[in-house]
Amino acid sequence: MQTYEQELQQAKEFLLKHDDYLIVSHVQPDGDAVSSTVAVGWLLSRLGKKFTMMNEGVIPNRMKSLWHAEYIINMSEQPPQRTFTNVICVDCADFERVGRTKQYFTEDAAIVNIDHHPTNNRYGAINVVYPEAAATAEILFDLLNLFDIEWDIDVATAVYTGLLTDTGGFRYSNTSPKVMNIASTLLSYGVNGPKIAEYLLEEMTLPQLKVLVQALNTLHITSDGKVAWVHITPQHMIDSGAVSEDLEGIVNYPRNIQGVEVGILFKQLNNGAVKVSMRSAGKVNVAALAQSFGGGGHVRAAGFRLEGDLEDIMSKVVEQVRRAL
Ligand SMILES: [Mn+2]
Repeated sequence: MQTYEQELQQAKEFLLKHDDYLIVSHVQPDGDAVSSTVAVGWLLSRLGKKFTMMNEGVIPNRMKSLWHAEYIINMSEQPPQRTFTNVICVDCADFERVGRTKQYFTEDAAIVNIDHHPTNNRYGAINVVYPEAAATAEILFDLLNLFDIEWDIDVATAVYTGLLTDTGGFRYSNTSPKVMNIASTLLSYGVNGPKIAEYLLEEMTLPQLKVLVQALNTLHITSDGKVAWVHITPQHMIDSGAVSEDLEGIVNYPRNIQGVEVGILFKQLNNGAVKVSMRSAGKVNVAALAQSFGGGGHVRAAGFRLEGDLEDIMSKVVEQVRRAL
């Protein structure tokens, strides 16, 4: 078993040795996924390397102000006309999380897997997997510091954004002394912390608020008060005018109820599948639960997808969570 420092060193050597990289992150990318994608892109640009940034789908609007985020290819809209041999996967707990972007990896592709999910199954040729990190962006902070490159405001803002979003605004239990030290360093590089927090965590669009109201109207809680859940249907999305990224954070509302151990958001998708997001107050390891349903994540934040009827899935999942309590 290699140490974290050795893994970082291997990644560094890989990046120096090759050229023409593909950088991908997980489907439905969050703040950390987008931040990590552009941070790797920024590093490669400083090294004078050719690189392509890609995601299976759309980049959230709120992330579009990050450095070169507008150049992240939406594979579903602009399928690339070629394949890639040198692939860097960021924030992807398992190979399936890259989604359909994998069809653009050559069969002999060398994959660098940079991630902080404890459920990561080390699918890369090189794995920089560090579950102690609050965000993949934290790992990238360490990686970038191995190079003789001067930080600028663009990459500092990207890394700060990944840390901010994956720690829920420096509030979750993953907000370690190291996270605060890194944040402090990034602020000293000129990052506008309050502005990013206002834009990413406070400000809401009207559809976002409307869809929150609709979700809260579906609130259920078990008789012992320990499991609470809400759901969202395709009709809710139409009525509110919300888009997928507007649902981020809704799962915290049921979780935040006093006495609740696990909060769940069930999102019924247009294709009939249901996306399940779980948040734990600490007692229940929702990553293990999610894994038992074919998903993954962190001890306190995890998710998965199931095919089937919404009501059936809700009762089945709630039952499993009650058993885990
Ligand atoms: Mn992450």
